[in-house]
Amino acid sequence: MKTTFRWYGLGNDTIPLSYIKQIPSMSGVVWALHDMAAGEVWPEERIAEVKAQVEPYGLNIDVVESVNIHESIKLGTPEREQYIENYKTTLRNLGKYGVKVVCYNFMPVFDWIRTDLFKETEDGATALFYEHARIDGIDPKILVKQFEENSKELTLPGWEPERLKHLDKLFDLYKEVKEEDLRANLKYFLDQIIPVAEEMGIKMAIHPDDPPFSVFGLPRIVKCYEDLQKIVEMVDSPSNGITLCSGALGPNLSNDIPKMIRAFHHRIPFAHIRNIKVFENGDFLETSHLTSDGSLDITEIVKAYHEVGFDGYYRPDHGRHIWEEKCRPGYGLYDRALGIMYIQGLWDAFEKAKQGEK
Ligand code: DNO
Repeated sequence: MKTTFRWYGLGNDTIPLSYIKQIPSMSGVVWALHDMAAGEVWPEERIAEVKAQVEPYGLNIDVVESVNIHESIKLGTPEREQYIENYKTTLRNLGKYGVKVVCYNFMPVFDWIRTDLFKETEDGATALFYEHARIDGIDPKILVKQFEENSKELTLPGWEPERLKHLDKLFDLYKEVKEEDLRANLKYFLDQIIPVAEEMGIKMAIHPDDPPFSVFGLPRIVKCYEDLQKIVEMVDSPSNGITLCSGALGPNLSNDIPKMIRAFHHRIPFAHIRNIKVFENGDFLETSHLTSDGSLDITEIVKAYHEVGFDGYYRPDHGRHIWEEKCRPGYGLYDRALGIMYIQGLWDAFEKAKQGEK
């Protein structure tokens, strides 16, 4: 499997490319044009610019996370036609510069949701945290206000000030949208874009809903085994794939991640590997990658990837903020680099054992 590292771009990330390259086994950055609004066409010059910045460090730009989906596509409104055309153009532009995987999500209104971005933990590190009591039954605008008061900037994707201005309208539009409608709108989108992805040698990889249950009453369609099954069946093509994110699916402890890896590996071009600790009341805290630190068995997860001969891309997903690092929530250098060494150590041990069996 190929090691990658999410990087937010020059001037937009605290971590230099030269540091990323020094992490053992590193092959490329997972990137995006973060200033492009959902639905805009990504211009070729901008893609070429990123390639020229990254490649001198011996890193590739094979994986993009994410090309975001305009709300009209998720809602199924008439403007979606134009936005689907724009999406196709972006895929063609990315394909021309060698991009192989495009991660995206189909979560209405918000991307991932947490209630604390820097929750203090027992050892003095801070980490991302989700607390049900602060979300359940609460008007999302109240949470937004609390975020604004407690953090200088809203750094979570999906919480951009521009989007938050239209919150009421968006919630109104989603009132009538049931899971079946959202699923039909995803199929409508995939039917049109997958042929373009195939033509350009790109694998689309849908990211699970994070967390994997309905939040603020919004519909969710990528939260469990059955949902993933329905998605891979929607369009039968290797270009219609999944970003299998252990941490996003993990808060529902009945989600059996190794089982998903074994069942869907042909359709997993991209893996996000991270651990979380799920408390009895369902709240969850992001921990180090170490199996014994959290509720997910990272050892079994890596074992499953090894068993199926996974040769796709993976990235260590979020890390904690340790050694006083000042960084984007979840995206520091140190804990993610430690995560990689743990994952690679497990992989090497499984590989050695397999060689021994021969
Ligand atoms: C959070 C990420 C998500 C992810 C998108 C994919 O750290 O995992 O923001 O990039 O959901 O579209």
